[in-house]
Amino acid sequence: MFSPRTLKPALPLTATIIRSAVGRTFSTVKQPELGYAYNALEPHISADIMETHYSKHHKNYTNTYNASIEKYLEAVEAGDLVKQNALARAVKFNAGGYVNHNLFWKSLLPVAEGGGKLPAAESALGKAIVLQYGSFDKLIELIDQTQAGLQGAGWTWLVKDKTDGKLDVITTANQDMVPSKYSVILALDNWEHAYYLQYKNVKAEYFKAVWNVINWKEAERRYEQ
Ligand code: MN3
Repeated sequence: MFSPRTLKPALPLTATIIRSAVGRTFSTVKQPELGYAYNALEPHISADIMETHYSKHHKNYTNTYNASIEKYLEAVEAGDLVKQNALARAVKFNAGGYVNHNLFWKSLLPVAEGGGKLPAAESALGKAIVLQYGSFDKLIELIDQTQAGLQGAGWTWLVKDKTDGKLDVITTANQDMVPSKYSVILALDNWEHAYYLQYKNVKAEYFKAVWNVINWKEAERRYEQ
């Protein structure tokens, strides 16, 4: 456990430790429930993928974030800037992995529970999509092109600009979070671990299949917030 009293500060000559509240308390995060069974998204996303993705990858981001934030705060207390620099990267990466997957799990829904069912054309989100993109199909085509064009690991997002309320399709690299000027409507994991066990290198097939289990109800709820 984090205990400032037991630390031996490695104090750089040019730094002064300020005994502020910083680092004295911190909170850890818990992995939320998935909300459906591992096999509930089959045949579109296999149980094997869901189990590995949730119980290994996401769990690892969660645990590593918790360990890293504790070590980071120890490095802050100790005035160790080299450790802070290294740990800040681990905190950023794993915080992103934790938060992005929470948004992703809620962006999916079993077909039996309404997964894949598009928003009504007269809903606020439905109207915004048709106004900006012409049709649902055009938006889906744009998102699929965006996912296919993303190089390396990352995410594709349907977002709402908080200032003007407009929709946008953006990507982030690695586990980078969506910039705070946007709110997330849909999160789409484009990492290989999201599809490789089932779709191998044919990621376009995965992008097509995932629309069958997209949680548009959640997207509508987020859009109206
Ligand atoms: Mn993932």
